[in-house]
Amino acid sequence: MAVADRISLLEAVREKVEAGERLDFEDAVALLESDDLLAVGELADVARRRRGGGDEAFFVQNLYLNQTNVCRVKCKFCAFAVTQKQANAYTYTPEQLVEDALAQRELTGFTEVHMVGGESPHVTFDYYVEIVRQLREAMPDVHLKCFTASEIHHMTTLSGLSHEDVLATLRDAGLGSLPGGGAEVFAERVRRLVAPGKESAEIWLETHRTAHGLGIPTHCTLLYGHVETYEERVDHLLRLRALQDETGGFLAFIPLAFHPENTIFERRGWTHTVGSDDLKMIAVSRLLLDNVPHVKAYWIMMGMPLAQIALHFGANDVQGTVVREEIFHAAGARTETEQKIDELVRFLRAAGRVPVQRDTLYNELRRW
Ligand code: V47
Repeated sequence: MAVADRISLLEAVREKVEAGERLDFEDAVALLESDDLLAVGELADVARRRRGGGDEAFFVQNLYLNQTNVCRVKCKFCAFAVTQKQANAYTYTPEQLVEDALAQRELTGFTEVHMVGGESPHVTFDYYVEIVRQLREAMPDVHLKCFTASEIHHMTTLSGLSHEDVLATLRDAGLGSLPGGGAEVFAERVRRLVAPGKESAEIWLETHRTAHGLGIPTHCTLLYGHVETYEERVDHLLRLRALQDETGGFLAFIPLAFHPENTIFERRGWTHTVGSDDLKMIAVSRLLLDNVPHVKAYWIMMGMPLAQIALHFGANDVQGTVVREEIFHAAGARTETEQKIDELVRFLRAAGRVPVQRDTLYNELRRW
C-alpha cells in the first residue's frame, strides 16, 4: 500500500475517533498494518480519554494460585501443563491452597485471589467447589477470581451439569468473577493449529454469556503472536465486542503476547513478540473495544518499562502485585514474579500517571 494511502486511512480513523464513531474490521486491520506506531498509540489515548478515562493507572493487590498443573488438553503454546505421571506434576488439596493463601495473607494484604490451572481429569467437580468454599470461609473479604471458561467447561464434562449449573454452584460457594484465559484466538483455523483439544470459540463465548447472565463479571483475553493473522486478531476482538454489547459483563481486556520457550513453537523457530507489536495490540484493542471499560498492560508479560509506555497507548491498568506467576514463566518470561506496591507506584508515577489501587470490580481503594 502506498504511504499516502496509509496516511489517509489513519486520518479516516482519527476522524471516526474524534466523532465518537465505532471502528470497523477494515479500520482495525489498517491500524495493525500501520508503521506509524506513535500515531496509533496517540489515537488510542485520545479514544480512552474521550470515553471518560483520566490520568489514573490501576492495579490490584492480588495473589496468584494454581490448583494443579495437570492438564488433559495439549495446547501447543503451553509450557505449564504436565501429565499426572511427570515428576513435577502437582494437584493441591483445598486445605493446602487455603493454608498457602493464609500464610501469604500474613505477608501482604491482598484483596483478590486469581486462580487458574490445568484441566485435570483426575479431580471431580466437588474438588473445585470445595476450593472456592474453603477459601471463602477462610478469607470472607477476599474476592475470588477463579477458573477460566475452559475450566468451567471441563467441570461440565466432569459433572454432567450444564454451564449454568456449574457457574451458579461456584457463585453460591463464593466465586466472584472469572479470569479471561482460554480464549486464545477464536478463529477455527487457529484453534485447530494451536489448541486442537480445546473447546470451541462458541463454547468459550457462551460460558461468559452465561456467567454475565448470572451476575458474574468476567475478563477477556487474546493470545497473539503465533500463527494468527491480523485479520484473525481483529475478528476475535469483534466477537468480544459483540458479546459485550449484549451483556456488558466484561470488566477488562488483556492482550497476551505469546511466549515460545519450552513449547513446540520454540522448536519450530518462533521467537518472542516485539515491543512495537505489543504496543500496537494494546492500542488497537483500546480503539476497537469501545465498550470494554479497561485494557490491561500485563507487566508479567511485557515488563514494567514497556507497560509504562503502554499506559500512553490506551491501557489504564497493569494488573497487580501477583506474588507468584507460573504460566508465562514456564514459557520464558524474564520478569519478576512479584511487584511490591511501592515499586508499582514508583513505575506508575514515573510514567506520568496517578497510581490507584483498586479492588477486582474497579472500586478505588487508595490513590497516590
Ligand atoms: O489461558 C498460556 C495464556 C492464559 C502461554 O483475567 C500463554 O485478568 C503466552 O488468562 N505464552 C492464562 N500466553 C493467563 C490469563 C490472564 C493473565 C492475566 C490476567 C488475566 C485476567 C488473565 O495465558 C491462558 C493462555 O491464553 N498462555 N501459555 C504462553 N506460552
